[in-house]
Amino acid sequence: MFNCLLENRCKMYESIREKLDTDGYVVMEEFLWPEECDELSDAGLEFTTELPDADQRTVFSTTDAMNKHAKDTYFFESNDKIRPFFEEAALNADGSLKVPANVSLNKPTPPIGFWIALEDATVQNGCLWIAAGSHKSGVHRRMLRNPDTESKELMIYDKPAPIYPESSFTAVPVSKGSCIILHGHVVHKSAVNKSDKPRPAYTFHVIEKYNNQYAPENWLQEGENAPFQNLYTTMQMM
Ligand SMILES: O=C(O)CCC(=O)C(=O)O
Repeated sequence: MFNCLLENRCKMYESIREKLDTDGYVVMEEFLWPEECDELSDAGLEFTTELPDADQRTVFSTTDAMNKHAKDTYFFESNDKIRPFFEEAALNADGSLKVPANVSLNKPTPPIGFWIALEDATVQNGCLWIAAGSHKSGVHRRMLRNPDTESKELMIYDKPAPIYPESSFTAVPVSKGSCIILHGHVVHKSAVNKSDKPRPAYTFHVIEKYNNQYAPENWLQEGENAPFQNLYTTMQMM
């Protein structure tokens, strides 16, 4: 009985691994119970009551040449903090939100991403769009710490923004509680939510510490007093 369970589990891991290798992402339905999604959503909603003032809001853009957020330390210090940022289209010119905070917060990517839908994510409310297989051509662009420590630009890109044809992306709508596992190199995006339904998601990213060198030029680094948290600890990680 135990052997059989173990065998089934191994088969499941293998098929997840194969799909991740082929497409760069895997959808795992019913990853969380609806109650767990609600608990996470509530925690997120509570957080939206404590946003930075309008004149201090940071926009996240992977293509904006002005690259505003690279100019401050906001993200530099974010490895052990929750640092909200805003999609470009989410703010008016004066920094006020176009839609209430509880439906406009979001988050960014490294080696394996876990993206969990806390409500149904549809094409209308801004599900993920993924360029399946794009991870096979490696990293297309990196955001790095600026080696020029005199510069006011704390972070820089190593290349101009690539242009991807819309046809490379496939919408990946998922139901509440599903988890999309993302290969860290797979190109993905989400569109502006033009519906009247929020699209909360809980996302985190995991790197392998064992036998793996985390690049010292990556924009996000462990803080002196804030090491990256271990997801699990085994002998191999000691
Ligand atoms: O939720 C989104 O719209 C994008 C999130 C994302 O890029 C990620 O978690 O890797």
